[in-house]
Amino acid sequence: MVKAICVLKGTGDVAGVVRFEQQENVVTVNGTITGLTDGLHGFHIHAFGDNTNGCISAGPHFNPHDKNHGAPGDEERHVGDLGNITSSNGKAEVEIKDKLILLEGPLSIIGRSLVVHEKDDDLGKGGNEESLKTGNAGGRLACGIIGICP
Ligand SMILES: [Cu+2]
Ligand SMILES: [Zn+2]
Repeated sequence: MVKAICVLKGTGDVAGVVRFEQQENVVTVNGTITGLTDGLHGFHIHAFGDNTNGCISAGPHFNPHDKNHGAPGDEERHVGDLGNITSSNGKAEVEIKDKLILLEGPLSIIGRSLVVHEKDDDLGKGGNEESLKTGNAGGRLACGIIGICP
């Protein structure tokens, strides 16, 4: 089994640890993120593992197939589109199973960034141009580089 880990940090109070495990072609994403306002927050893999200028250096959503932004279950989505996580009482428990992200091969997400956003991701249904790029999820509250773990 291939495993990866990401420690999320930002300029504010948002922090967390997220683990990835690949079995067959399904990746399970598990973790806890604290410090978020209650409600939905966009949650994506962004293209670059670059943190030189904070989370902004992570670049756009990881999109190797040149598609529009969408929901995790959509045919039309970025590989990095993991939808939203939900925070309540300052804590978001993440448990996602995804069939598009991979931890090995040329399209591996290892070495890229995981980003949690200020606002909810409209999943490409917002009816404007930005919705098809970012889901209008707003600022980047925390991010981390996805790395190999034992
Ligand atoms: Cu994002
Ligand atoms: Zn996207």
